[in-house]
Amino acid sequence: MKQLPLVLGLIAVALFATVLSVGCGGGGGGGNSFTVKGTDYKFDPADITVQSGQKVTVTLQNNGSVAHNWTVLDLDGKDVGTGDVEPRQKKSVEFTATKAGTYTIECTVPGHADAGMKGTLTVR
Ligand SMILES: [Cu+2]
Repeated sequence: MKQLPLVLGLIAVALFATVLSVGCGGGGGGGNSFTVKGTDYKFDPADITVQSGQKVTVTLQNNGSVAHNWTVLDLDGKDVGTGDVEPRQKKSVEFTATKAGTYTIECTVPGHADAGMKGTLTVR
């Protein structure tokens, strides 16, 4: 449970950095939080499973040496991601998936997905 304070801190960063934040009161709870470590060129974990209709927070901790992002492609019609995160930085994205299915996660920096920076978001 070490990651809870981390995630709460990151929500402040996310509010500043992303248009996808949905105005959470900062009290925590009410959703699922995941921390994904990004390295050159891998996500850990690569695969994440969430419930449809439930608010999810994903934080990308960039442990690599170049900028990375964590992006779900075509989730309910749009790409949803953290935006680029510089090395040793982290950024969060909040989203609520509405349709069950399997979605592709990628780092959209050119070449990174091909190098292995991809995964799967399963929505149940
Ligand atoms: Cu990358």
